[in-house]
Amino acid sequence: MSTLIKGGTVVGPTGPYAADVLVDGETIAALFAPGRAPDGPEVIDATGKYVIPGAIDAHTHMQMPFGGTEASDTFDTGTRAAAIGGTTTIIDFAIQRYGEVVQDGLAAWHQKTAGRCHIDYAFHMIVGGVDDDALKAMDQLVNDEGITSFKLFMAYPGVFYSDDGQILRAMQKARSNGAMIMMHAENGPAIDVLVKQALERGETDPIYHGITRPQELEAEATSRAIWLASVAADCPLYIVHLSASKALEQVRAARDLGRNVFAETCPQYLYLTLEDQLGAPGFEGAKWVCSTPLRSGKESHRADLWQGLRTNDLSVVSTDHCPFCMKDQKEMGVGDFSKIPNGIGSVEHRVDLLYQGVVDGKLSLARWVETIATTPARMFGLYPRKGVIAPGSDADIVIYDPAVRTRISVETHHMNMDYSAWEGWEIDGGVDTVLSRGEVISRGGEYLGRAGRGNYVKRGLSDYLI
Ligand code: DUC
Ligand code: ZN
Ligand code: ZN
Repeated sequence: MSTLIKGGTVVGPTGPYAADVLVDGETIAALFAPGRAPDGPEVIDATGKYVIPGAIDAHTHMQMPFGGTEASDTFDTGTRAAAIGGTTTIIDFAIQRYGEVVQDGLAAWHQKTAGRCHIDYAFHMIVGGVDDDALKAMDQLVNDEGITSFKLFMAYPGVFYSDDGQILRAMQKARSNGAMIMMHAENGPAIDVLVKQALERGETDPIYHGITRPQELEAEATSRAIWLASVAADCPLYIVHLSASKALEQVRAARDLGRNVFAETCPQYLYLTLEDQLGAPGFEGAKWVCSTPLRSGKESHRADLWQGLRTNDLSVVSTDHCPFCMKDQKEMGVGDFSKIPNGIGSVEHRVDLLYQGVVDGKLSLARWVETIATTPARMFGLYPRKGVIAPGSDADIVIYDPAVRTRISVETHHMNMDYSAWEGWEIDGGVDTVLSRGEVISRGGEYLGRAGRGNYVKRGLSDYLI
């Protein structure tokens, strides 16, 4: 079946332009100058609206076992919420725990996702135990499974932590097979000392989660990861959830030298603060416990991150969607912040929250689309199938209405969370219609998709490698 999206303004990484978009079956067939398309297909009127590629969230954790519990969104609830919010592909993290066979960890993720996703999905692999077998498995995943990026942790000793020798070995492997190393860059052993000392002083409230993870320990780990990647012959390195000015300085310096170093940030670091959210009275701040943590509003982090997005020192905005309910989950940390499961849920709101950056004059329309769709596709080997409105690409398309207002609330969101980290936030704009591979799955607030229609997508190597 063919559909014509007519009268809208297509936004691509080169900017906005007027065009009508012809969708044939699951793909985009052609773009026409306004009014020049042949009659016949069913028409979706996009007058006054933006037509953008379906957004790609390159960092989600659905159903992730973590902190003694499991992230509260299943692949069903989480991908449905993502779809409603204009995200048509997620890249989730399959996990190999220490002592586990990498391929078994991957098989477990295929089992969790099979028949449950509303949108297309791909995987990165968390390598929790770098050894000879895991290194061999990295080749197999790149060659056969379409998994071309591997996340390592410099934090969480005893859980996912890799030491510097393990990191170097994994980076050398990635350099040889073309994969990307994704790094959780925080100095975990040093953080553990600060956490212990804080608890001994009786500092148990959620705000101490942030205070015991100072930006210096993010910057130090970021710098160390960059130097280790340099020793590994400039292994491609992608710093996840970058939150702090000093960490950004490290990335910027490496990029100025032309290094294969990239970074993402997340909406929570662009808008929320240590004082206002993590420091909320009583146990309320637990809602915003995530790692890396929210940073001080008295420093320049948020302004620096917005600038980093403009200069491409930050290339991608992902959510690090890792939701936990307050009841029974975050509550595990009453009286001890270190027991609060780490994570915030935003998979439904990223497109809107970043559009607010356009309204506020912090991002161009082109950069909005680049950071939420085109660059994640190119960074992680999904381009040009995803991330662009172009003939031959999957017809993953969002029609975005700049004239409406969106109010975020637990009362109206679709994520499986008993609170919203963005309660009461109002956005100038909203998702109107979402197509996933040519099928309208959400229109004017009505959800039309279904679990199981999303496909697993094998990825190629990053477009950005030299
Ligand atoms: N950070 C979080 O906040 N949650 C999941 C894992 C992580 O690194
Ligand atoms: Zn992380
Ligand atoms: Zn994460």
